[in-house]
Amino acid sequence: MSQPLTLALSKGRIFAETVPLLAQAGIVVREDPETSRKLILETSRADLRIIIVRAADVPTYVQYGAADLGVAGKDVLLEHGSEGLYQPIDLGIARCRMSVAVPKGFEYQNAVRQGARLKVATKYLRTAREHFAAKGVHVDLIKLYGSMELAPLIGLADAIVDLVSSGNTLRANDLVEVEEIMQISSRLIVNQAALKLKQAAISPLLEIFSRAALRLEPAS
Ligand code: PRT
Ligand code: MG
Repeated sequence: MSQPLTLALSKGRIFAETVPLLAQAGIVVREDPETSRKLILETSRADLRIIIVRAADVPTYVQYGAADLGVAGKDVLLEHGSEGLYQPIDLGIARCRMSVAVPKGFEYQNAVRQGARLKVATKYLRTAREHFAAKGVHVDLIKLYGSMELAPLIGLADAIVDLVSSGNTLRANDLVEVEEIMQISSRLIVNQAALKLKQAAISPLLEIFSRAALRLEPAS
């Protein structure tokens, strides 16, 4: 048996969209994290196990080598930084976009032009800071951990920077998307040391993920 490998995934959309990629290579995950409370899941391959961690923690487990590989959103990777991580494959899964949104009727373009200070609530401080700095817009950033959509509704902020997929959450809260910052998808990440030390075991997995990602619908 080759060296055992650990793959870090978060439950929810990343787990749900990674499992079919593994299945294309005949790798079956024996348990469902939505119903099982287990955090270490065996697969049909004795040399591959999956650990279930919070989405924002995936890069941390991989950076320190507690997991050899992981799947994480570009949003998460930009906030975490890429130290110790190799990012070989864009899997094209869990797609969405990072956008600026404001309450209906708020004159965003005016506010931005007039050089006023904009109060922006977000979980993505680093990405938001870089975006507004590049535009030369002065912002006060307010860090939140979730439910960003609420902040402009009750006067905590003028605008939010958040992920949007269907747009339903914005619409339900009378917010409008005024600027797209970037397209987001999830990437395979690999611990840099593991890539060298366990190359024989990791290379075939990279091959499997590349092929499976290629088979997905091309980006629209
Ligand atoms: O939910 P939890 O607090 O446990 O952690 P998390 O939100 O970090 O994890 P999870 O599983 O929700 O998201 C994992 C990854 O999926 C993210 O890092 C993104 O790369 C990706 N992804 C894709 C999304 C979305 N689409 C998405 N729509 N992550 C979050 N959302 C949220 C968004 O923040 C907003 O609140 O869904 C809401 C908007 O959805 P629509 O469809 O109403 O526009
Ligand atoms: Mg979430």
